[in-house]
Amino acid sequence: MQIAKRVQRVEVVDSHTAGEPTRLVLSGGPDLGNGPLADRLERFRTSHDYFRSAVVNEPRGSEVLVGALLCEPADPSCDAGVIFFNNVGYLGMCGHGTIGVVVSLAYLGKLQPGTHRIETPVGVVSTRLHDSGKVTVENVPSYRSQKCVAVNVPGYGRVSGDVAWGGNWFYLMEDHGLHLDLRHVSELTDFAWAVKSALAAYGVTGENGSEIDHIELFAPPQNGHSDSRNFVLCPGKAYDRSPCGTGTSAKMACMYAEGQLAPGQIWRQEGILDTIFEGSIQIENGLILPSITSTAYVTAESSLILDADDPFRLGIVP
Ligand code: PYC
Repeated sequence: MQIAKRVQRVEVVDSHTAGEPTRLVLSGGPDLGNGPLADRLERFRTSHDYFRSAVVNEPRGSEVLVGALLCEPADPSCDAGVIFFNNVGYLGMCGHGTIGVVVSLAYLGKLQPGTHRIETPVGVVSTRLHDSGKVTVENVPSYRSQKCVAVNVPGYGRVSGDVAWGGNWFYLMEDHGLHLDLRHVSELTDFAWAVKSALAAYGVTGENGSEIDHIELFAPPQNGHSDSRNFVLCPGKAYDRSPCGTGTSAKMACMYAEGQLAPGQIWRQEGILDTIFEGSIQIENGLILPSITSTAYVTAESSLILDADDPFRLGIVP
């Protein structure tokens, strides 16, 4: 006799952008209703957070995975709406994730080369899928909110960095004395985590008291084709395998504020895996509008099964 199982099926497409994975949820997610995506994100957070954990945490995912819930856009000029999430919470925007979403939708035949607007909780981003398969994302307006903010980091001493918005809040540091190399990931992670805790202890925030949940370290490039190398620590303590689209946007906003980057000038940001995001900025009505170009690859098309009898159907949460 076959026993009818109580299971929830979640259809997903997985991809990676410059090494950083994205899991696009096509169906099987919670009903978040209508209205602005920022409101739907709050409903997701307060009433359906179990779903975030089930999709990205172990045993179906890992701390590295960024989830992207496909939603009907509220703005009729948009082709899709997306809410990004990770192992500990939600992201405003996600550059690598948006590139992954566009490539995944194109893989499914839902998007053709051309321009596609995507609504996120922090604003609409315009994307261009090139014939080559590359994707350019015109990100939300980005800016530096504080320059040279110094804090004492227990065990490390005094550090200084800029605070900037690129769709998420970043603390950006040049002088850290560390090697931005895969072999040093655990030291880099410990340091960046200590910096994040120190910022919180000193009450250093983004605008409106927002938590600075991404720490971005810079060093000279190791690869002859880029302008700078970075290491980005994400909110759940995983490091970004890609050069980080929102982090590259924040970096370009800081450089523009310093007079080090001109509108239209190409900025090549190399990440910890040596992969590169190509960026530039435009200035419109005084706003810094960054764009980022890279490629993503689809890695899986599958159904997640949330079995009512599975003790870990909602993910393993520490
Ligand atoms: O590419 O913007 C990004 C991003 C944020 C967190 C991980 N990747």
